[in-house]
Amino acid sequence: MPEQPIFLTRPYLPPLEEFLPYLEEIWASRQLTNGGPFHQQFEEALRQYLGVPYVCLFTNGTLALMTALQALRITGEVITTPYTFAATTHALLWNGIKPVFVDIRPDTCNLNEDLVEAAITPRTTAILPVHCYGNPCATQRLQQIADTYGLKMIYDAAHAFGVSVEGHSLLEQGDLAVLSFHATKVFNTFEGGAIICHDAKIKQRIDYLKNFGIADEVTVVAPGINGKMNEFQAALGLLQLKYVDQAIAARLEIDRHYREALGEVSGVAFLTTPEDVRPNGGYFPVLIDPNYALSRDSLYEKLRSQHIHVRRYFYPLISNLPMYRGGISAAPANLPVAAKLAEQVLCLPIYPDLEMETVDRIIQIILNGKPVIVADGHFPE
Ligand code: T4K
Repeated sequence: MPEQPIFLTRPYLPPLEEFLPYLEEIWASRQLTNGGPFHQQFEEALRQYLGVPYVCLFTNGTLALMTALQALRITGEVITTPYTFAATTHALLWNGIKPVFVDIRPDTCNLNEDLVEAAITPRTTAILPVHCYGNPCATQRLQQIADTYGLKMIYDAAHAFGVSVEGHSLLEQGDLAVLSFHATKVFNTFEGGAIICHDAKIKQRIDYLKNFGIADEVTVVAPGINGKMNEFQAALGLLQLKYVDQAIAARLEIDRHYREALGEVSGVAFLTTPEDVRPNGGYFPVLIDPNYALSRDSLYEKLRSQHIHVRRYFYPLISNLPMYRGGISAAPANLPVAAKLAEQVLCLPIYPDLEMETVDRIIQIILNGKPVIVADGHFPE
């Protein structure tokens, strides 16, 4: 029998029998979407869970990002990171905004706050950093810069569900923070997302924008979009909240195990979590440098050949994609740290029900550090 693949991640799902009563309610009410009862309950429950002032639910994180930019009327140029998933910068292009790429810090993989000021021009209207892998950006310094230059701060917090700093949710930072509840994330609603905001008027505007700009039956106040979360997603979200702490704890157990076992391997480095940060174990990136026995790509191929689906998040850099190449500051020479990390990174499997036996198998392959034997000069798929 062919070996079962080990995926990078598997979505956490609650026991099916616990979800069925929610489905029965939806069947009985036939309220499938457009701000139904589960949407309302989940929005409030999530607000309380995250300890934030306002939550606006979305059908996915990308539409939430696009709407966040619209909500704050962002135009012109936005300073952002090249080391992210395509959705971050695509949301800018969909709004006719130019991304200005600024290099990242090697210790967090986040936008380097010390390089931001030099990239500000009269056309800059906002900064869009990413809390990459859930590691907090230098939020205080970035906010100071935004305040000094009158810029808006929107965090792409797609990876940061449940992360707190000194006991405060990281999502409190910025004018807006945008979450993803995609299947591959720490907390999923199949697909889903949210914008966290601090003021009732902005929440109102976002809620209009995600519903075509409709204020009431005869009033449309803006050219909005359809970004609404449906009742199935919201019902799952409500139920998932019961289990998310347990799911994060299981991820952090795996994180600890990887660190203990791989800590001494020459050429394999990790990102560290500051003492005051409560992480979420969403990703486990390792950085492979020339002191390791294999190149990053050889290790990638070796693990893949043993059906272990590791990923190179985030390679290639967004700024190297044809549609962004030639954009502002997109040249690799301007982004040396990001360019180097994109060549070094490998994300290892991590998800709540990943068995420790499997983690040990992955660790063993990395410890062995020998290339796969290939007959024809090509690594197996
Ligand atoms: N900003 C940032 C920084 C983001 O990382 C993302 C999304 C966004 C914004 C946008 O948020 P959303 O609009 O997605 O809510 C995945 C996800 O599709 C994407 O949500 C995520 N970031 C990105 C980092 O990863 P792919 O193309 O790499 O996913 P895929 O299908 O290859 O799946 C990865 C692994 O997960 C595989 O090993 C299989 C497993 N998997 C996947 C799915 C979809 C499952 O086991 N079950 C599933 O249902 O992009």
